[in-house]
Amino acid sequence: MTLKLEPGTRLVVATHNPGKARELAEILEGRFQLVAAGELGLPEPEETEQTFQGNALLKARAAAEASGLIALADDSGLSVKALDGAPGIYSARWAGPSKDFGLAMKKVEERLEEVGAEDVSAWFTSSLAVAWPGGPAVVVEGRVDGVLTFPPRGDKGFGYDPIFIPEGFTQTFGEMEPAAKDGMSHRARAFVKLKAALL
Ligand code: ITT
Repeated sequence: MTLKLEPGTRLVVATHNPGKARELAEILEGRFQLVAAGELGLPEPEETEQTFQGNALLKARAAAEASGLIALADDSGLSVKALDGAPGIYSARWAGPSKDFGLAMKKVEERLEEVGAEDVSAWFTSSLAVAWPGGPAVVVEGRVDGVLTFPPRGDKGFGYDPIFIPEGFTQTFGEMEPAAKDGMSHRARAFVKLKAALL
């Protein structure tokens, strides 16, 4: 069976993170009719898998079953080389229940100091999953490499953007215009793969 996503299809975007929802809408460029998970009052499933792809699939499947619509989910995070890939799939959880990313970025800085790391290499990963209600699903992954900088700089992005400088640039994702980030981000790279698979 060939899976295809026709232009104009109604898609529920299974995220409760407004920064992500905005970027996904920008990256999809009006190709689909997007419905927000919040609009449908969809519950936030517990992320019980151990990989980005596993959690992206879990979120897309849960939203597709609950809404009866084709669902798109993103599971993503920041991985730091000197911290063996942490916070990784725990990126949102490092910000605590109040989703305080100032605190999460401070935690990254403190952990780097604790291990005496000189290497500040890091990468963002985004897994995008599309699930059909009662049917199949597709999952892809994109990554962008870079380095960390402290203190945080810029307020244009979300999450860990203010401490991440992508390879070949001097500005953090927090300082860049959204269109510049969308041109190279982990999420945009994952979408290129999704397009190849489904469009
Ligand atoms: P949903 O599960 O509802 O989509 P979430 O924020 O809990 O929202 P994740 O479990 O995928 O999503 O957590 C990923 C975290 O990693 C997210 O909260 C961000 O802080 C961070 N992150 C992911 N992509 C990012 C990006 O492009 N820029 C900055 N931080 C990012």
